[in-house]
Amino acid sequence: DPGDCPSGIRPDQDFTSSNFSMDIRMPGVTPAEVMDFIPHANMDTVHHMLLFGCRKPSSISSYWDCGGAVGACEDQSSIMYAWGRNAPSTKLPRDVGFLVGKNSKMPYLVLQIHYGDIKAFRDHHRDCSGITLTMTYKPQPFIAGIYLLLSYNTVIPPGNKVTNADVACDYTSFPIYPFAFRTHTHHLGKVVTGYRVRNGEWTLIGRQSPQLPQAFYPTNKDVNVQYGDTVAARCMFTGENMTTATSIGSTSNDEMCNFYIMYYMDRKHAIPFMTCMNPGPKQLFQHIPAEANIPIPV
Ligand code: IYT
Ligand code: CU
Ligand code: CU
Repeated sequence: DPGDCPSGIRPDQDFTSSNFSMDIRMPGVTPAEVMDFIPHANMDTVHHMLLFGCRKPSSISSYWDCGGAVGACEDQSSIMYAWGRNAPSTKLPRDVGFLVGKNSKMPYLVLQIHYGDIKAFRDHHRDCSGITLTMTYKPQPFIAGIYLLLSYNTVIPPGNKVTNADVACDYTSFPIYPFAFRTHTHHLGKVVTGYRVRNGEWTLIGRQSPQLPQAFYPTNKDVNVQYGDTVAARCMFTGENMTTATSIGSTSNDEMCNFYIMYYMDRKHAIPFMTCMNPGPKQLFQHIPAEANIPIPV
């Protein structure tokens, strides 16, 4: 019975507060298929969870299978939260909130869970995994947003020890203050690194192995991004053990190169989502720090 899973909205203990909390849980789901994801020795039930803000979800059911062509959202979506096994979760800084609700650009919240080993469901128990969101009606001084850098045209030749996917964009908007980052590749990604480039100087935003839990990790230090800067990222892949070329695509036999920056910005500008898909100019990347090609041991 779906009613066995906690759900719904609860006011804050303090009745004078404008805060409240909301549970988003799987409504008693037993997955029928295992998603092919990054294998991990100690995963049992949930491999990872992602929370999306959507303009329109892919389904109006209380839950659906996102394994096939059906994703989380029908159109524009943005990751708001990511949880991976054994990964600490990053908190939003004080006075910062994601804009949600029916008058926002993200009227729907969709929780995506990829289950790990199906053996954990041999007892046919129903899963209620999920998250509780702490929410408020009170406008926060800063809004949170996501800047996604992605490569769409990388091809990883078989046998090559190193293939770099580079992405870079000039930043021409209001200042953003990155506080967390997330990397995403499939099996061949070794390290993903993101930078702010200002007057030729490369400053690290974050660097992580995409083979570790793909959660949001705190940024290196306080690096703001302002008009005139360049935002750049490199995914280092290896095609060493492959016999065929690997391209960008949605299956686990394809690859992806994503660097997500979670930032806050002044509420009066409120840009909740930005993307960069420019293959970086070769010239720029001649100056990328060497660490971007040093694999992180996992
Ligand atoms: C082709 C690709 O790189 N897809 C990524 C990034 C992506 C995320 C969102 C692309 C679009 C989006 O609306 I949100 I268009 C991708 O699918 N990344 C996966 C998740 O499915 C979000 C990941 O785990 O980062
Ligand atoms: Cu899925
Ligand atoms: Cu992917």
